[in-house]
Amino acid sequence: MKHCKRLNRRLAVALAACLMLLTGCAPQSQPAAPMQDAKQVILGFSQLGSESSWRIGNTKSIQEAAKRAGVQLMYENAEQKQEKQIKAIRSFIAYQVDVIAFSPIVEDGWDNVLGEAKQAGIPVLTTDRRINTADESLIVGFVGSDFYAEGRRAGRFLLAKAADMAQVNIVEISGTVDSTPMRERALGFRDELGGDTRYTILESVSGDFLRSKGKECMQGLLKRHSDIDVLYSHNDGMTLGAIEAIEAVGLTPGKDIIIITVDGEQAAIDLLKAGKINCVVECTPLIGDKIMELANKLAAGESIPRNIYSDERVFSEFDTDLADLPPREY
Ligand code: GYE
Repeated sequence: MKHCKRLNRRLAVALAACLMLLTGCAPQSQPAAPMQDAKQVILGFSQLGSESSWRIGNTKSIQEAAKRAGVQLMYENAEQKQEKQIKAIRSFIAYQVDVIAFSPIVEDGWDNVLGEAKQAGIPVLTTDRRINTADESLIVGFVGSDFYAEGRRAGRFLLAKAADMAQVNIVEISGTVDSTPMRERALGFRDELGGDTRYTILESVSGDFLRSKGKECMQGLLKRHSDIDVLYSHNDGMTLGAIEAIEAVGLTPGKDIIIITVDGEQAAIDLLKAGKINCVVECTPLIGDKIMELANKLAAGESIPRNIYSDERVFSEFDTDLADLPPREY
């Protein structure tokens, strides 16, 4: 039966490849569809976009890990559109892949397509971000970061940094609305600051995890508020944009405004060393090997843990080992 399903799938993959060749309309991010060793696991992966260095590092990690693990990867990039992710998942179901993994751009709106995957008997793993659903059985597991913990770590740094300040005015540039990192980084940060009345969040705006929007957001925030002490930004890309805006009005980032950012890409670590950023909360995109290990297990019918979190740290101006940090891979 399993053998039969595999043959059908091979046929579907080969037919799809022929059709693409005949019509000459293969999409740019065409899923790899060569006939391979019958035992090779096929993983359909829907990436949400390429909005940041984090995301590009994440894609690279997944593609390289697939090669190392001998997993046949059908990769699709949804360019920031949920409809495109849904379409990609439907195409993976049509190809009868062994396992589907995806990084959901937002949390809501996945029940129908995941119900179809379940119906087809294909296990689905969410990576990096989570979904919101009443039916937990639609997903077999999650691998990625604990964003709530990241928010708390950002808050913890601020508590230490601003210990002597009488009043602390914060602006927040958050990530994509309704995405898991946006929700949880905001919540963890607020919970860590607790009921301390010295801390005020003057305004929170969404910069969609994009550098250009981070700059625009900061320009607006600087116009509307003359008393900003702290910028808490949900990713390095937006922080880099915001720093340009801060410098453009003659202020010194890291001194006039305390800068706290999340991700830990090389450019942010460099600015931390240069004193323009005060704290970088690490969020690693390097989860490719883990995803392949889980895909192989799922394809073999084994069970996997419900949640797997990456080990992460904080880099800040309080650290003495910054000079010795190895180069970042993203
Ligand atoms: O922080 C940001 C990216 O989901 C953890 O998405 C990821 C976030 C990351 O665009 O840079």
